[in-house]
Amino acid sequence: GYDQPSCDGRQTIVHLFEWKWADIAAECERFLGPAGFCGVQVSPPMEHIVSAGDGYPWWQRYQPVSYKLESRSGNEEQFTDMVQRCNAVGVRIIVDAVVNHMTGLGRVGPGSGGTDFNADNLDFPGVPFSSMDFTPKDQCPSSNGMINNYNDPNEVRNCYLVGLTDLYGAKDYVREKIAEYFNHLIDIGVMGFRVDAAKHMWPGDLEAIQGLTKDLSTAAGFPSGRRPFFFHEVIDQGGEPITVQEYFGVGRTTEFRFGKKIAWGINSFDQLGGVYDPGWGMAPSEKAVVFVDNHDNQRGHGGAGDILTHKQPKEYTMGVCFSLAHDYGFMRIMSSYYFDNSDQGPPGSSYGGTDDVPINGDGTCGGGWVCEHRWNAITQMVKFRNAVAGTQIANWFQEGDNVAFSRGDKGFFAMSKYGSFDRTLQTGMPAGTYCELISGCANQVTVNGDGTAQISIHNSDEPIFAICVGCDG
Ligand code: LAG
Ligand code: CA
Repeated sequence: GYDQPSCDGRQTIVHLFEWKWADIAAECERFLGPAGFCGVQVSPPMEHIVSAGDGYPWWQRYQPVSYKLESRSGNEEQFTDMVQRCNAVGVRIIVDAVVNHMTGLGRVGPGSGGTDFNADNLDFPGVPFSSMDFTPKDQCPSSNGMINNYNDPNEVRNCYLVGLTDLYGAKDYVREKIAEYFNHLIDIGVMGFRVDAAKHMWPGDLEAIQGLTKDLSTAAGFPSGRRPFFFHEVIDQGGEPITVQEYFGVGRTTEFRFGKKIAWGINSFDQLGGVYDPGWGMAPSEKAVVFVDNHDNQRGHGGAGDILTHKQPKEYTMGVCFSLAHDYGFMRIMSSYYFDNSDQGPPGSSYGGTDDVPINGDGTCGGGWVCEHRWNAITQMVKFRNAVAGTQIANWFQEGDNVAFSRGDKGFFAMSKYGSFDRTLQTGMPAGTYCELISGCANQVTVNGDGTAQISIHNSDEPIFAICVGCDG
C-alpha cells in the first residue's frame, strides 16, 4: 500500500533541507547507509522561480515553473546519480512533490532551468499548462480568489494559497501531467513522495493521480509490484473541517500535533505519556509521519508555535531522542541550516546558489549547516529504533524530570532532564551485558536474571540512556 516505506525495515528518514544532490549522494555513502537510515526527503527537484528581489529565499522551490529536474540542488544528471548511489547503499529517496499549484501571481520567467512563464496569464509552457488547467474562478467561493477562510473546504482546496496559481486537479490532463512527473521520478528510482500542501488538494484527485503512477522500479532494487510510498502534508491541529482522516486512503499524513506534544512534554515530563493522543484525533501509528519540527514550523511558517528546534540543542536532542525511542508513527528527522530570518535561503544565498556541505574532522558539519542527524545521541537512537521495530512501549516509568521505558523485550530507554539519575528499574529485557549506545559503548550495562538493571545517567548535554538487543554501538 501507499503507506508502507520500502527500505528493508529501516525506520527513519531525514530531511536534508536544501542540500545539493551531489552532497546527498556523498552523505548516503559516507554516513546514512552505515547509520541505518531508511531514506532522505529531498527538496523539490523541479524547476522553480528564481527571486533575486526576495534574496533567493528557500521558498522559491515551492513555486514550480515546470517539471524539468533543474533546481537549485542540481540538474537531472546529478539527481539520477544521487538516486543510484543512495539506492546502492540501501538509502531511498523521497521527493517533496509540489503539485497543488504553480508559481505565485505576478511572477514571470525565466525559471531555474531557463524556461519562460507568465503566472498572471496562467502560462507555463515548460509543462505545458495554460489557463484551462487552473481551478476555474466559479469553483472558488472567496471574494478575492485567495484562501481566507479555513472553515470552508471548498475555499481551502479551490482558491489560491498565498497567491499561488491553483492547479485544477479534477482535470484529466492535469492529473496526467502530474503522474508523468511522478513516473519520471519512479523510473529514476525514487521510493516515494511527500505531497506538499495536500490539505489544499481533494483526496479524490490525489487518488486519481496515484492510479496513474507506476510501481516502484525493479531496476532500482525494489520488489516487483511495490507501490510508491506517499505521505501528505495536512496541517491538522484540530478545530478545522479538513482532517488527516480524509487522507488515510491515499497514504500517510504528517502529524503536526506530535511535535507540539513533544515540546510540551520536554518542558514538563509528566506530559510525555500522552504524546500520542487518539482523543485529539491524531492519526493512528500506521498512518502517521512524525517529526519534532519541520522546515516550515522551525522558522514560523506553516503550523508553527510551541516547537522545539536546533536553536535549543539540549531540549531538541531530548525531544528527538524520545521520539525515536517511542513506538508511534514513521519518523522523520529534520536537518537544517542556520538562519537569522525566516525567508533566508541556504548557505550560498548571497550569490543565489547553494554551498557545499563540508564535514569537519569530528563528524559535525561546517559552512552554516546544522546537521542534526549527525548529533551523537540522535544518530545512536536511529540504530535503537531499527533494533526495536515492531515492539510496543512497556515498563513505563516517569517520576519528576526522569522518564524511562522498554520497547518490548528488545530495548530500554531512559532520559533525565538535568542529567543526573541512578536507579534500579525493570527493563523487560533478557539477562546479559549490553552496550550503552549514547556513550558509544564506553558504558556497559548488566541486565539481571529478573530483568532489572542499574540505570545511570550522568551527562548534562545528552542526558539519555539506551540499550538494545543486538546493538553494539
Ligand atoms: C505549505 N503547506 O500547505 C507550506 O506549509 C508552506 O510553507 C508553503 O509556502 C506552501 N505550502 C506552498 O508550497 C511556502 C512559504 C511561503 C511562500 C510559498 C511559495 O511558507 O511563504 O510564499 O512557499 O513560495 C511566498 C511569499 C508570499 C507570496 C507567495 C506567492 O512568502 O508572501 O504570496 O510566495 O508569491
Ligand atoms: Ca488546490
